[in-house]
Amino acid sequence: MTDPRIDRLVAWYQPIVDLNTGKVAGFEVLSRLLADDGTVESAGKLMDELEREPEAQYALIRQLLGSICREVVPVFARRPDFYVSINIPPSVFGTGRIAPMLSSLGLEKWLSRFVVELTERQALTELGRSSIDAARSLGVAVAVDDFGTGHSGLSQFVGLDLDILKIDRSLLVDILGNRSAARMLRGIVGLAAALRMRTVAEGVESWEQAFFLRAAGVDYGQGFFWSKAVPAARIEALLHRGFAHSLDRPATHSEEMP
Ligand code: G
Ligand code: MN
Repeated sequence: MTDPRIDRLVAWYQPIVDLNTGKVAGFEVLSRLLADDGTVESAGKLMDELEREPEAQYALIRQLLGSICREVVPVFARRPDFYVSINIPPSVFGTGRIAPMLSSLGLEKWLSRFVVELTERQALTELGRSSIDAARSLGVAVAVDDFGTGHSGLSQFVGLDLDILKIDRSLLVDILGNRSAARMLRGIVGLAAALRMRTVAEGVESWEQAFFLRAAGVDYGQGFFWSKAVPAARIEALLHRGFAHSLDRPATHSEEMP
């Protein structure tokens, strides 16, 4: 029997913002648990608990993809310019069960609008590599999540066929005050450029960080500075309005375009 809490999972969407234009380039799907009183809480604990339960993880991913189908696909049809990024563990993606799930949900024609996120650690396992191959053969882009936390050898990493590199928020913490942190960040941007990968900085919380990241050549940012994850009903307005600060002047927190 699958965990009854999975039925209470809802998909929320955190915008990923183009640092040069302020437009929303995509959304990361984050799962939230809906309580009886209508409030939501992070599903992080549930996810951790399910780590060793492939069937429950499968049910969870199916639930999130079902939400995307209902909530995002209608917006895909109206707006050709954004993507949706979803965390799917290799234990689910690498086993060949995702393709049938995607077709049973009628998602095949939208696969070019999907990104699957794998953590650096997951990407380097055997199952991780089969996930990357499976995603590629479906036409889904692949992002490496939490980059910089996996302690992996770069040589292993360089052999992977990836589209997007998500720079972990732990690497951002010191970029403003610590010269070697800033150099490290620039080095990662150079690595991504050499590998023809786009970059997303995660956990951006201040205007100063966002300004630095843009100057360093990072493509996109994600974090509380712009917005937390929001319910699906707000997706279209965010796409329409984007975020006003082109980063050329200090802006207030989470300022949306008028
Ligand atoms: O590892 P992954 O990138 O999938 O994690 C996303 C998590 O990061 C979510 O739980 C989300 O709520 C959290 N998050 C998103 N933006 C920020 C931020 O600006 N600061 C911090 N501390 N956490 C963030
Ligand atoms: Mn992620």
